[in-house]
Amino acid sequence: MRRAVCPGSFDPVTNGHVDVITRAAALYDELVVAVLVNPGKAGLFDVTERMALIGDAVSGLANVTVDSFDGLLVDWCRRNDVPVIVKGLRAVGDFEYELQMAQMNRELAEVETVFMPTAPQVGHLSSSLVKQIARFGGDVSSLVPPAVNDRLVRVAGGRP
Ligand code: COD
Repeated sequence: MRRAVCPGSFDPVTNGHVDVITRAAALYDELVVAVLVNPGKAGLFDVTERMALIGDAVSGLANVTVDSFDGLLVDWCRRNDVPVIVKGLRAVGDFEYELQMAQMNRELAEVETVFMPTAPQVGHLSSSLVKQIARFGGDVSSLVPPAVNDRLVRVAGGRP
């Protein structure tokens, strides 16, 4: 059984995340999307809502489940017997940071990281940009799953 995890903050999940999750789900028997619980950083959405929004967005993918974690990702990987982390890469800036984390996670627990290049149509998407646009009343409906757009309209004041 090949198992992998797609970790992240997902505050909130975007079409960029969904693209990586969908493509990773096709490569592994089981894929867990794991949301970081970061007590030091309050997000726009709490972790329970982030998980629900991800669950809604990936409900068509039978081998994908959603979980949360705090502390080190590799400790979650050990506990759940998941040997592979899948990360999306958008630009050079992502790569420098992600390479360092991938090397450290391998040193800490022999967990491998697989990088998936972003699809060109979603390469410019990030949760923080989406939130910024929504806060200023911009239309993000083409950038996020429908349920996320609905919540952003209510919470951040985006356009319906
Ligand atoms: N296209 C492709 N990939 C994308 C896109 C896009 N448009 N948008 C985001 N992604 C990818 C990101 O590159 C990332 O791989 C993933 O989706 C999640 O993105 P975010 O922004 O929601 O989440 P991050 O980058 O804030 O998540 C960071 C982690 C929570 C994974 C990381 O900080 C972590 O593992 N923390 C736990 C503590 C730990 O173990 N630290 C590491 C020590 S070495």
